[in-house]
Amino acid sequence: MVLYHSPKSSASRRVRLCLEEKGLAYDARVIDLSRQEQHSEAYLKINPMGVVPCMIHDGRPLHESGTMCEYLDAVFPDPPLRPRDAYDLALMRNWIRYVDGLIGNLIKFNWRHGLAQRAAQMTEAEFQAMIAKVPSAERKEAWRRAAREPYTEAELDEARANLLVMLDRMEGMIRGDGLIGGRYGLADIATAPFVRRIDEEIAPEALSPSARPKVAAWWQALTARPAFARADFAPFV
Ligand SMILES: N[C@@H](CCC(=O)N[C@@H](CS)C(=O)NCC(=O)O)C(=O)O
Repeated sequence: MVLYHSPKSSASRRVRLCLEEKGLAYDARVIDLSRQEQHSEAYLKINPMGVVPCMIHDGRPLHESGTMCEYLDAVFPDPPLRPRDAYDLALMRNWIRYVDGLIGNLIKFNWRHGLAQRAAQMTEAEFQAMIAKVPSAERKEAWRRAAREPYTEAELDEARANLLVMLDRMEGMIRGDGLIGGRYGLADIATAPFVRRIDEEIAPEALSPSARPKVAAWWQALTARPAFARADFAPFV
């Protein structure tokens, strides 16, 4: 099992957490996002989306962190991290899809650290050459904004508000140990990297027991898991 990842990437953190919950050994290979290694010809052959993470298992590459976690749970079912109930499984998939759709909000905060400064130092020619390699129009625009037109406070406020809606939805969902079906599993794992960034920088007060008691208790329990420590959600800044 080979995992191409980046230590601070939320999608990579997801897969690392899943691997650690299952106690699986893997060969971790860091892709340096600030040097655009994710857009190199060699990496694009493994993951044509030009993002991390990506894994190779039994010689076959797989991208998309949510899909990768589902694959891991199917191939290594112990401990099970997906609900057995078909309806709960459908809810889990919808939740992960929803969280995936919030990544643009997280990027607005995350790329201010390191990536933006590095891209801002590029000459226009270097920047255009770099951006030409980015496979998706959406990501090209995210790179342009990070490098050339930093997000405004109003845009950051809007992104923060979108992430807080996620926490509000979670407050209504949490039962027992988890977001879906009352059990900890892939929905929780998929959400943890986002909550980590909210806790660390974006809106720490939103996770206080007085603001959202269920989310606060869920987060405390999740961060106390041995797998969480092993997955290494080190400080971003
Ligand atoms: N939906 C993808 C998102 C992957 C993604 O956005 N990865 C980011 C890091 S969290 C990345 O590689 N960014 C670099 C870039 O867009 O150039 C997944 O969940 O795997």
